[in-house]
Amino acid sequence: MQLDKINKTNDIKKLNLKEKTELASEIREYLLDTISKTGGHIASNLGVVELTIALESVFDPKKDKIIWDVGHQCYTHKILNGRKKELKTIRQFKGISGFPKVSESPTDTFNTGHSSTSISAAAGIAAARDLNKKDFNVIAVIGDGALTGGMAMEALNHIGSSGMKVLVILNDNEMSISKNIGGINELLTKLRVKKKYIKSNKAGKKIISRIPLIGNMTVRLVKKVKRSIKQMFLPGMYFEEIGFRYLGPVDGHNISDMEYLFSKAKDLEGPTLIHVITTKGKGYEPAEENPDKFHGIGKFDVFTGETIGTKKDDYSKVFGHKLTEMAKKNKKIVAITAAMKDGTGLREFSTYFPKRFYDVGIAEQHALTFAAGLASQGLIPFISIYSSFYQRGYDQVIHDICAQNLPVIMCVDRAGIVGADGVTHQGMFDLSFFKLIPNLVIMAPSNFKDLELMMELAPTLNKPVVIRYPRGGEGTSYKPKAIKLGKSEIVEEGNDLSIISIGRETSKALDLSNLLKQDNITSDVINVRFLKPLDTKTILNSIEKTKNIVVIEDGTIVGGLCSSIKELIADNKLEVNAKYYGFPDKFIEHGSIDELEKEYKQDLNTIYNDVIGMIKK
Ligand SMILES: Cc1ncc(C[n+]2csc(CCOP(=O)(O)OP(=O)(O)O)c2C)c(N)n1
Repeated sequence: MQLDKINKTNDIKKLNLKEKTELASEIREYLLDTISKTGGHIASNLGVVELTIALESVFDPKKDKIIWDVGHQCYTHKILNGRKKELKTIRQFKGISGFPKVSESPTDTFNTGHSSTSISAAAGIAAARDLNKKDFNVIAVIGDGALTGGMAMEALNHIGSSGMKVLVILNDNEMSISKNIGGINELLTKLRVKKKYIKSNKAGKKIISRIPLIGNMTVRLVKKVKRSIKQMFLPGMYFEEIGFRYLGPVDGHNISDMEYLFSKAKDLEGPTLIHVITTKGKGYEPAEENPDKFHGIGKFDVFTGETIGTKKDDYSKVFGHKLTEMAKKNKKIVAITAAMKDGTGLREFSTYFPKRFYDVGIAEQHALTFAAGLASQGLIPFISIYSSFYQRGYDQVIHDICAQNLPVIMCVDRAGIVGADGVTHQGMFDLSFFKLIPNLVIMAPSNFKDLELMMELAPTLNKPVVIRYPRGGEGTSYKPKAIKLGKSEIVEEGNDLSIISIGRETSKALDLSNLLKQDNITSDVINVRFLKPLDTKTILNSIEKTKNIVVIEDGTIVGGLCSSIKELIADNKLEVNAKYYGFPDKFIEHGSIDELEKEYKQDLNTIYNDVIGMIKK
C-alpha cells in the first residue's frame, strides 16, 4: 500500500509517478470508506486528490503557504500532512475539523470555511513575505464557484496590479454546490474548450520548458515566455489583462501534467493563475453523476450511494414549500439564493417559477442589495441565506435595506448550532447583530407552523423583516396561536416560573415545563416570537407574577434575547431569580447539538437541575 508510506508532511515526495497514481486510488478508497461513515464534503474532495498530490509534490507545505478556499476540499491535504488516522474523527465532536485549521497543523496556513477568502489571504501573506524579505511561495487554491464571490475578484484586482508573486490555482469543476452560474462561469467555459491543449500540444510543452528553472529571469525572457504562453492559451486573456500570467487549462487528474506546470510556475515572478480542470466526485460514479447531492452529505452507503437514515422534514423544506404556495397566489413574490438552492429549500420554487427565482452565485452582499433593488420597485423578495453567511452582507442589510426601510424578507437558515461544519458555520451571532439595526423586525419560529405564520405575516408589514430558523427539524411541537406584530405567545401558563424562549428553544422550554410539573412547579412558557419589537408587556406581567425566570436562546449569550431580558429587568428595577442560557462568548467548535449543549451546560438536564436549585433555595 502506498498509503502506508504517507505519515508526515513531504512523504509524498518519496513516491514516483506510478506510486503516486496508485496512492490517488488508495486515497479515494480511504475517503469513501471514512466519509461514508462520518459525512462530509465527499464530492469536492474526490475531485482534488491528484491536484493535492501534485501540488504538495512540487511545493513544500512546511515552508510554502497553501490556502484552500472554503477549505471543504482539504481532506487529502490532511492525509498528506500527518492526519491520516485522525480522518476517522473528522467533523465529529473533539475530532479534527472538516476545514483547514492552523491549530491542527502549521501546514494549514490559514483557517477557511466561508468562500472566496483565499486570494486575499494569499495577497496579505505574500505582501508580508516581501516586506520581511523572506522567501517562500504563496498559493491560493480556489474553486470556480468560489471565484464568483466578490472578495475573490477584489483580491485578483489588487494582486494583478501589485505584481506580487502569488500563484492562484483555479480548480474548475464547473460546479459550485449546484451548477455554477454567471458570466465568470461562461468565461471559464470558453477556456475549458482548450482542455486538450496542455496534454497533446508537445510544441507547447517545449515552449514552457524554456522557462528557466531557477534564478531571476530577464524582463525580455519573461515577456517572450508570456507572449508564447499567450499565443498558446489565448482565451486566458481576461486574467492576463488584469495582470496575471494565465497557464492552462491542465487536466486536474493527470499528476505529471500538473507537476510539470506547477514547477514551471514556481519559478515565475509576479502573479500567475493556473487553470486546472477537475471532475467533482471523480472516481465514484454516484458522486460524479450527482455532485450536488454529494457536495456535503451525511452518512451514506458506498455501494448504493444512498444516504443513511430517514429523511424527515426540515425548516428549509417547509420554508421552500410554503414560499412556493404563497407565490402561486402572489405574483410579486420572488426568491433569491446565493448559491444555496438546495440547502435553503428553494429548489421547488425554482422549478415552479424559474423567472422569479434568482441564484446569484456565492455573492451574499450582491444578493442583499439586489433584493433591496427588487423591493424598491414593489416586488416582495424573500432571500434565504445561512446565518453565518449573513455576516458577509451586514452593511448591505444596514445601508441598503434597513436604512431605506425596504420590505425585504430576510430568511436566516441554519441559525444556532449547525453541527459538523463547526466554528465558521455556526449561526451564533445573527440575533445579536440584527438586533441593533433600526427598522428591522426580527422573528424566530418555534415550529414549522409558526414559520408558516411568520412567512404570511412578513409581506403585510411593509418593512425589512428577519425570520430566523435552525438547521433540521422541529422538536416538541404544538399548535401555535395566530400571530401579531410584536406579540409573544404564552404557550403554557403557570405560577412559579417564567420560561422565556426564542425559536427552537421553545421546544426545550416546553420539555422543561413538563419535567418541572413532576416537582409541582408550574411555568409560564413564553415563546417571544419577536426579538424585535419585544413584547415587554407580556414578559413583565409574567415575571412580576412568578419572580423566577429562565431565558433560553440558541445563539451567543452576548447581545441577544438574554441581553434584552436583562435590560428589561434592570430598567424596571425588578428583583427576580434568573438563569440565562445561551452559548458563551467563544467560537463554538464542531459537534452535534446534543454534545455542544452538554459541553456548554445548556441541555435540558442541566437547566432542570439549575431551576430546581434556584426555586428551592
Ligand atoms: C460565503 C459563503 N457562501 C456560501 C458558502 C457555501 N458553500 C460551500 S462550498 C460552496 C461551493 C463552492 O464551489 P467551488 O468553489 O467551485 O468548490 P467545489 O466544491 O466545486 O470544489 C458553497 C456555495 C460558503 N462556504 N461561504
